[in-house]
Amino acid sequence: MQKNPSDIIPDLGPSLAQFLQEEQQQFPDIHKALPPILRTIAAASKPINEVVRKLGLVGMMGGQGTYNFSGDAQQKLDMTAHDCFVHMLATIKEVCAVVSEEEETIITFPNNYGNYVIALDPLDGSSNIDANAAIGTIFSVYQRCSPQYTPVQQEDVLQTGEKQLAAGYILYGTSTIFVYTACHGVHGFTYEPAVGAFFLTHQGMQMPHDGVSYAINDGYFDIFPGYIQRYIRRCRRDGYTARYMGALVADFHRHLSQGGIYLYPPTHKNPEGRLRLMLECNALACVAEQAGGVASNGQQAILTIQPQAIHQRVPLYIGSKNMVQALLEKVV
Ligand code: AHM
Ligand code: MG
Repeated sequence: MQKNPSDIIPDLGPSLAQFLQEEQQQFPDIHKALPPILRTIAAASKPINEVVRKLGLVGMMGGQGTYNFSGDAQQKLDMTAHDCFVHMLATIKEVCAVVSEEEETIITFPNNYGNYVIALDPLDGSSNIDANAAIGTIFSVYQRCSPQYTPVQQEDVLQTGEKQLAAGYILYGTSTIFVYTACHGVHGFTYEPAVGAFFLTHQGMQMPHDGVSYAINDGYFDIFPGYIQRYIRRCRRDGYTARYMGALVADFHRHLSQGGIYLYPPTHKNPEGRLRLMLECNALACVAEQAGGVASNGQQAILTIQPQAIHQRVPLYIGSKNMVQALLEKVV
């Protein structure tokens, strides 16, 4: 008996490619280069997703005995993801340079033709890899400031988060989801492995103004600043749930869907916090603000911080508007 297609795959919404094209037609201020760039980032995540789903079967568990510029031990999957994204982005004419958590300096592409720069954390939540827990990819898209056809400069990369043209993440969780903003709302697309494409499942995502949970590494409680300790005590007193996934992308996605706050404060060990402004914080801050949330380093909005270096770290407080604002009132 012949099978109905809907017995094999569910009714699918528009694909990412269709949606990007329609969005660009609807909002002409979206640069024409963004659909191909975002499609390429999504395409690069597919082989990563394949490896993630088979990890131990394909020998991809464990470290590879090297350290990145920030001093973190590099896992095999960190470098595979880095190589995959850089390789794929090098195949399109729109992109002239990439900066990545796994590479100290700017990676430039030889033709200088491209007008766009990509900032990447290819594999967020590295300590989750061997634990078979959620991990992600984080990305930002900027237009270069120096003229096309000339060598890429530091200033093309060291731009404030406000200058992002698009940003987002891929979460390799119970399903794999691609979430992005081109500064006209936040949309999520779930990967359908039988088809090999992302389809719209979360249109116009809005972060609830209040949440029920907070995410912080409680093991460092005693070395957090006093205002953080007071805020956490208040969360406990008011009955908030603690959830900490060990991957910023996973915590952030929970809060985008259900409300909540993620905190990575300064500590003695990491006086500037742990997370990288250009490679992790800016992209999620852009998504958060587009969805009605807030992202701050405790002193100013993340998106307004002028980066001094590619791997610069900042404290991060990000999530539901009312929860982040309640914390900022406590910062002294
Ligand atoms: P990574 O990109 O090297 O994985 O580092 C970032 C990660 C975040 O995803 C996560 O929230 C945090 O570091 C965990 O750090 P800690 O173990 O100090 O709590
Ligand atoms: Mg990371």
